[in-house]
Order: sequence, then C-alpha cells, then structure tokens
Amino acid sequence: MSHKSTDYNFAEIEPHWQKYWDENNTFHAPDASVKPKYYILDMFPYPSGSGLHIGHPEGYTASDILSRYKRAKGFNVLHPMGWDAFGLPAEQYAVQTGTHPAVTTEKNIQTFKRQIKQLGFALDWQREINTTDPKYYKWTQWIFLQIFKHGLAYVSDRPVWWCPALGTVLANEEVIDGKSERGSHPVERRALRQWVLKITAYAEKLLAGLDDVDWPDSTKRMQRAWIGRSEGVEITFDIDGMNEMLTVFTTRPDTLYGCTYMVVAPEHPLVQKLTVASQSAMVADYVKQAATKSDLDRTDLAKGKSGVFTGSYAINPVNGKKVPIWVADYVLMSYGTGAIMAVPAHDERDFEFAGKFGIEIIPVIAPLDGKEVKLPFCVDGKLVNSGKHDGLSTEDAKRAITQTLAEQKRGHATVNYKLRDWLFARQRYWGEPFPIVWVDESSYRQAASDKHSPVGSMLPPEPVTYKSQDGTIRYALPVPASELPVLLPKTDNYQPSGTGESPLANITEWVHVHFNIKTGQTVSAKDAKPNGGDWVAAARETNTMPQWAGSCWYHLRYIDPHNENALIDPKLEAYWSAPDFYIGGAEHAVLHLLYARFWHRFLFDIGVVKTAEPYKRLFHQGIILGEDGEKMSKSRGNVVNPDDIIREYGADSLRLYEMFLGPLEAMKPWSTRNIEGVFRFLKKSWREIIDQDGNMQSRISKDASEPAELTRCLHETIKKVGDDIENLRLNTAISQLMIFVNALSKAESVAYSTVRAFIQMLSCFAPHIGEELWNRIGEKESVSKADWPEFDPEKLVSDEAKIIIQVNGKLRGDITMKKDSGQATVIAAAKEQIKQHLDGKTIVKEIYVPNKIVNIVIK
Ligand code: ANZ
Repeated sequence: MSHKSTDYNFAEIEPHWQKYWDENNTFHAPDASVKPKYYILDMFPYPSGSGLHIGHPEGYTASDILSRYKRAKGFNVLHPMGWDAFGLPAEQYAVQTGTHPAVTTEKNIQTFKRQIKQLGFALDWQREINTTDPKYYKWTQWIFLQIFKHGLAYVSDRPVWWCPALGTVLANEEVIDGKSERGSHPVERRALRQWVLKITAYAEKLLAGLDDVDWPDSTKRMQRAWIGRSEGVEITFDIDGMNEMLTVFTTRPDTLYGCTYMVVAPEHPLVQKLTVASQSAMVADYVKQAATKSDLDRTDLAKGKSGVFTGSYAINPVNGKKVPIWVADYVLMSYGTGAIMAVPAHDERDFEFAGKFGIEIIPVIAPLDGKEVKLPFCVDGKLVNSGKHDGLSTEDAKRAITQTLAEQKRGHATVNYKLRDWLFARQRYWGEPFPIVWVDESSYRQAASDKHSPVGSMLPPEPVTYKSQDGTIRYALPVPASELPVLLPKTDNYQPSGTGESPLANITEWVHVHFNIKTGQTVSAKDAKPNGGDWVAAARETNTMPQWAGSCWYHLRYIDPHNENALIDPKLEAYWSAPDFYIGGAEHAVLHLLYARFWHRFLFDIGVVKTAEPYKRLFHQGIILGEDGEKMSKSRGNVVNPDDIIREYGADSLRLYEMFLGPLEAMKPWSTRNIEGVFRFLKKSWREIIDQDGNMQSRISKDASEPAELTRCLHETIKKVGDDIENLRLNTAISQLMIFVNALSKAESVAYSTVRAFIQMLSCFAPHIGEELWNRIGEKESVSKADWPEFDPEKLVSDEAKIIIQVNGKLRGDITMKKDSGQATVIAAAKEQIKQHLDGKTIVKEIYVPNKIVNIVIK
C-alpha cells in the first residue's frame, strides 16, 4: 500500500478512501434486494456561487451517520443527493454578465459536489438529480399537466411587485423597504397574468395528513396555522336606503349586538356604490394608496390603522340598528367576504380603529368571574346588552344567534381558510417552461372535439381562459406528455421584456408556433405551416414555474432517476417510497413542506404513488451561528468556510465537531478553538490501535483476555451509540465513544473483537479514519459492509461492586471488589484501605451489607 503513514494523517487518508468509495460504488443502493429498505432524504441544496457553507454538513453528517448505522443494521439504505438548481441568482448573474444560467449552474454544482465528496458522505451518486436537467423537468412538466387536466390550475391577474425603472417584476426578496434591492428604485403592486394552483381544494386533506406523520410539533403547528382553518358565520346586512346587501364573515356571532361599524376592503366590489358623492374623492384616494401596500403591511398589528367613511349605513339584522360603513385596509379582500362587522369592545384591531375615529364602543361580553370588564375584552364570557340573548355563554350564544340568523335567512355557518391558492408562475427565464400554448376559441373547440387525442384527453373539465386588455379571450391547451419536455430555449438576452413578461417573451420564434391540436406537436411559426387541418396558430406560455416546483417531488425521482417513460416505476415506488427519514432546515417548515405534501397527495389521488404523505419522519437541524453568537453572514465577517476547516483538521474532525457542538436540533455557536478537542480524540483513537510502525498494536489480539471493565464499557457503548443514533442524539453518542477510548487506553491487553467493534462505530461518525483503521487491523472489505456489533445485556452488568467503607457511620473511603466475595475477605480489605482511621482504636463491631457497605464501629 502506498499510503502508510504511521501517524494519523487525514490529508493522506481522506482522499484515498473517497476515491475507493467512488471507484467501488460502495454506497449504491440496489433496486433488487431482499433486505428491508430504509430511505434517508436530505433537503437538497441550491448550488449557490459561494459554495457549501458550514450549515450544510450539519444535516448531511447527521443523515450520513444514520445511513451508515441503518446499513450496518441490515437495511438496504437509499441516501441520495441532488441539486435544486433553478432560481434567481443564476439569472441575475446572466443579466449582468451574459453567462448562460446553465453554465453558472453547472460550475456551481461541480463545486458543491467536490465539497460534498470531501466530506465522505455515503451517497448513491448514481441517483444524482438536477432540477434544471430537461430529463428531470420533463416530469415536473408532466405533473403540472396532470394538475391542469384535473382542473386544479387556472390563470388570473394577481398583484406582483413591479419596478418601473428596471422594467421588471421583482420577487419578494428583491424588494427591501419598498425599493428594489438592485438600484434602490421605487416599486409598486401591479396585477399580472399568473398561473395559480388550487391548493385550497386540498386544505382538509393537508390538515388531516398531519395527524399521521412523525414531525416536530412546532412544524405541524406552523402548517396548521398556515392552512388556518376557521369556523364562523356569514351574516348579511341590509344597506340603509339602497337595494344592496353586505355579507361579512365572523368567528364571533355572539358579539353581533356590539357591532358599531362595518368595514369593506378597499378592493371590495361595493366600494363605489357605497360611497356617497361628498366622500368619493377621499375614498378614491384611499383606495389608490392601499394598492401600494402588501397584505403583510396592511395586517401588521403594530402599524397604525387608517380608513375613510363611505357615507353609507348598514342595518344590524338582530336589532335594526344603523351602523356606519367604512373602507379600511386592515380588512383584506382575499379573506372571508372582504368585509367585516366591527366590534370594538371585543376585537383589538376594531378597538384601536374605533378609538382613533371616535366610533361608539358597546361591550356585549362580560367576564365570567363577574370582575369589571377591561376593553378590549377578547375572550369568552357571558352576554350583556344583547336583548333576549343576555346571560348566555359565548358558546351558547354563538349557536343561538347563528340559528336566529339562519331562520331569518340572514346567515349560515361556514368554514374559511387562511390558505390561499398557490401563485405558481414567475416572470423569469431560469425556470421550467409550462407545457401550455394559447389558442383562440375555435381552435380550442376543435381540440376538445376529440377526447381521445393526446391533446383532447388532457383538457380540464372547464377551459382555462384569459381575457387580455384588448378584450380577446385566449384558451390554454396542454402540450401533451409525448411532446415533453418543453425545452427552455437558448437565448443571449436575459434582460426582462419590459412588459412584465419573462425574458422568454422576447424570443418570438419560440413563442409563436403552429400547433397540432390533436398530437400537440409544435413547429415554429417562422417555418411553413405543415399540411392538414389540425394545425392552428398558437403562442407558448412565457411564464416559468417557481423554484418550488422541482423540489415538490424530487423524493420520488431519486427512486427511479433515469426512467424516461414514466415519472416512477410503480414497482420501485412500492419498494422505496416514501422516505423514512427527512432532514433539513426549519426555514422550510411551511412552504416547501406544504407544497411537496400537496403534490404528493395529488399524485396519490390520481394513483401515481401509494402513500398519502411524502415524509413520514421529519427532523430539523439547528442553525450554526458564528463564533460571536450571531447569524453567520458575509457582512458580519463571521462565516466559517468548510474548505478551510477540512484543510487544517480533515473532514472527519469537521463532521465530528459539528455533531459534538450540541443537540442536533439546537441553535449553537461555532468555535474553531474547540475543534481541537475532537481532533485530539481522533489522534488518540489512532494511537490506541496503531503502533509506531503503523501496524495494529501487539496488545490487541484475537485470543487476548481483556479487563472485564473494558468489555463492559464496550457493550455499554454499543448499546448507547445505537440508541443515540436512532434518536439523533449524536453529541452524546460521541461522548460515549470518548469514554470508551479512555477505557481502551487503560487496558494492557485487548481483544481484537473489541477494537473491531469500536472502529465500526467510529466509522459512522468519522468514516475515513474508520476505513483506514479497519484496513490496518487486517479487515479486507469496506467497514460499511460489516454488520452492526451486538451487545450482550449480561455484559452490561459489572461483576465488580464498589463498596463504601464507613467508620462509626462516617464515610471514610471505598473499595472495589469482585461481587459476592466472602465477608471476611471484604472486611479485611476494607480495614487495610482505611487503616489510618483505625490506628490505636478498639473495634467494637463490624457490619457488612453485601456488595454495598462495610461499617466499622470503634471506641
Ligand atoms: C366580528 C368579531 C368580533 C370578530 C370579535 C373578531 C372578534 P380568523 O380567526 O382569522 O378567521 N375578519 C373577517 N374577515 C376579514 C378580512 N377579510 N380581513 C380582516 N379581518 C377579517 O378571524 C376571523 C375574524 O377576523 C372575523 O371575526 C372578523 O372579525 C375578522 F370580538 O368579526 B370578527
């Protein structure tokens, strides 16, 4: 062997074993196996230009340890890696430099891959995926096509951030305090044509599914809050002197008698009608201003309330009272009915608003304990000032008032969700093109007339249409599966189109096509129209899909990454799906997980997958902070680069250190100084096993009899490390390995099997040194092929006892003896141990509690 340092030389060992694993495909997960499967999934990285940061190896090391352990426990482990590679930075870089995003992305992937390989993860690289690869996004498009066919996609104008100076739409993260991040130009809300997915149709399923998964409670809570199921009542108010009605949504019908004003959202369709002439200039002005604010700004409790009176009044159905109708932006058009009955005595926002505008406040709920009411009083109580309903509890009053309203045909119980339909379009270049073309009505009818053609069979129950500014209505037709992928066209112009459309709109020879309404084939419009009556004029969809799309289903593609004929082979899906363990940052606790659950559930409903939920067990690793305890960031200059640590200490030390920092789920600061500790531990582990010539120490041998204490420690270690890995308590597992090495250092002779078992455990955490030691003690195959050592429960119990020695009941020392040694032997040894306390004294009595205490009574 060429590499044969005598000392622990990570710089020599690590590349050697990485090459070995690569060349031998050591961690390939075969599809055909009699073993049970175990599928471990990492949230795949976005390959950014700055390379791997120190947070990546935290989750990846944890999942790697679990994967190595599960493999040793007899599972066929699937642990893959890939790239979530569409996204904004590559496009911005392209705009600035003209470098194609595919080039930048490829380069970044190479960097990430090199860095990840340097960390020695047991990954199956034959299953590598890349969301920007047409072979991958063909299937992203295919899923969209199914969603389209099932009537779960539609097109509508939705507000986005628009920057007039840059002539482009901006993503939320490109807008900072109402200015563009680039150039600091003012931005405004502008409605643009968008694709929207009906995730709201899945609200109940997405809620129910949370009951069946093993996820952190906080994450489940956040998902539930995001879906925001809310039970309430819709109540209809007449409008004084007008033949109009206003319907509100409320969760507190019990407070109806306390309603002293109403609010409609600035976008409410009745705003104009409700506004009297004398108020119209003010209202129009207010509506215009509200249009520049985001929903988040408008509903921020900390921001002051604003509004204007319309001049109209509504009539409270329970008591006939006239209440003024206001326009205010704290009411959103997108929730409930876009209008509320305001009850300032019992709602915080209404209380603040009424105070500011001098509106009447009538308490109608009193505390149950009879204490004086302090307003706003926002919890349950009993009704006052509420006519015949006085005295009822909140709960009973909700029921009674809802019933009264229902009898008058003035109200009915209903459920609302905070969840909005998913805005599934970006006006960007670097994303998946939609498999959609736009045609006129007669072309659509022609396509719809043949339900069996590739195009006709993929039409939704109702046509998806869009009415443009000039009044023409366009119809969306699918590009069918046989014509996928719709390739992202090459271009040299990544500049935004200036109209709010994506740069794809600039590529006219791609956009305008002859489209075959049966087969879905396309020919550029600049070429001659092919013969036959099935060819129509069409324009391609120029929006692209958001970055979420590729990460919504990647857990499925790893299972069957090279399948060109199907998203996934049902047999492979049945064996591998779904991931048993999923690890990634808590920043994905809401959106990514919700979107991926939605798509997976949809694929379940249409029979593509057999599990309703994609991720059975979920774990969030904690954020690693900078040495200063602050979030690592370039501007703070507290960023630690994994490459530097690997160069100085090796990947094994980096891995061990990140796991030893503290509980995996905890947020914890980095400390370069402390990395020395785990580095010393690895050097010590090496020295305890390898002699000065670089061979296994002579005190280790197959027939050596080792101290019972060492055997016991080994069995304890096997048990604890196994339990800890199962529960992701990786820091305490490492502590136990350290305890073991201390015990090892005290033993003069050591059984080969003991050292072998230790190396195996160590190799889960520090795989390079693990393989090297394994090799040097004479094992032939990779350590990753060996079965996990068994512990013997009987060996966990020591055959020695620590006996406490007392003199006249006072603790004077202790002694360790073989269990169940005779009384005389123990007492004699104990007396010898503490003889200075007995000198010159008369022993009156000697008491022995077997294996526990010797008490000597003296005079
Ligand atoms: C009267 C009332 C009295 C209300 C009271 C609350 C307390 P959740 O739980 O979020 O569903 N609301 C309804 N639609 C709204 C909209 N589009 N924009 C802003 N606020 C809206 O909350 C429902 C409550 O939020 C509703 O019940 C309504 O105010 C308000 F003591 O109606 B409530």
